[in-house]
Amino acid sequence: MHAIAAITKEANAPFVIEPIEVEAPRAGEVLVKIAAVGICHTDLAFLSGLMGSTFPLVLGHEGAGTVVAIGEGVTKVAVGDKVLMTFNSCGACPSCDDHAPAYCHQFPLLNFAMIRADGSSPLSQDGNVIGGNFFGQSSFASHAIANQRNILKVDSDADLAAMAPLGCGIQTGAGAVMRSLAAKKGSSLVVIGGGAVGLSAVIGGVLQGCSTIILIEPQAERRAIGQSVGATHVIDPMAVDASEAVRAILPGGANNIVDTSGNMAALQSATNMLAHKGKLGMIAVPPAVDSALAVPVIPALTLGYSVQGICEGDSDPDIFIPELIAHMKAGRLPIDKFTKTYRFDQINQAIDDAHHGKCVKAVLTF
Ligand code: CXF
Ligand code: ZN
Repeated sequence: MHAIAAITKEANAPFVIEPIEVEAPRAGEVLVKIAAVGICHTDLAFLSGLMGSTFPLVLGHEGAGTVVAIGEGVTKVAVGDKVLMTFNSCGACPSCDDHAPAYCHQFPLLNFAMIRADGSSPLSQDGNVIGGNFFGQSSFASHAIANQRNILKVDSDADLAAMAPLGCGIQTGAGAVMRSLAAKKGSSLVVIGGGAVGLSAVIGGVLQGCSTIILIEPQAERRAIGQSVGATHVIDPMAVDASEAVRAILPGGANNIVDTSGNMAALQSATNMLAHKGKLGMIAVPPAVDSALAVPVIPALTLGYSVQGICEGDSDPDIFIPELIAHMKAGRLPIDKFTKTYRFDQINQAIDDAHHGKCVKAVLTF
């Protein structure tokens, strides 16, 4: 069928909105008419070529919309259902069997390879293949092919623009605190970086009942949003030494830290902020594929702290996203405080605004 997509033709090029062809859904696949799609930092990492992308391709991995066709064997959703899309997983490896699809053994192939497992792409333009199937969706488009495993049905009256970012950024940040680190009630939390993932981590800390929630973020507007969603303290790392400032608030160090900044110096400084038995979660895509953290061994073993890599907040989306929706409906997930909607054709503007601190989480709508 004909669709329109925001195509990335080469590394770091602006998106161009052009007609494409989308294949009919194959067995296990679902064709979704997109209503809204969030922009996540990982889209920009693939846009830059850092992650080894091949071009042209269609990015987008926080899609939400309505099912317009289903392939053979699809039972999870029906035509007309409203759905959210999330990351893809195989459903058959040890991690998927263990309800840990974020650590699916096929994760890179199913989410980053821009092709289906059989090597094909559902997208083309004038007979030329375009990379698709990004996070099992490529939803910077009017229509996307998703998979039964990476969609979930929502209520017919669901606000898709409000819920689209749950599919990646929000579940990643909130899940990091609620699932990956499982922060204990009354514990302390430090969040490094006040983008959408970091602010969601702050909200995750509130939902876990953390007593002290410190947000470290250089932009004043983002620090203010952090306070409005539940940070008890904020630190400007450009003005003070962040680890000393954390120690002034928490002399014994922090029980939980999540780094969402992608800044290696900030991540390294987190090793000086940990309490005994503290946990440091690494979420952000670093600046280079070989970026590495130095773990000072003696403090690590005397304090007994641990460092953990976190993907998608350890979410099992079929379980965790409905929990987040329930929190949202009850007013406990105030992501509207940092979400801004743009028309789909304003995609380049939205990214420019994010780069210039005018927007935290952009959601494109049709
Ligand atoms: C990604 C970040 C890089 C590793 C895989 C998951 N999360 C989504 O944007
Ligand atoms: Zn993402």
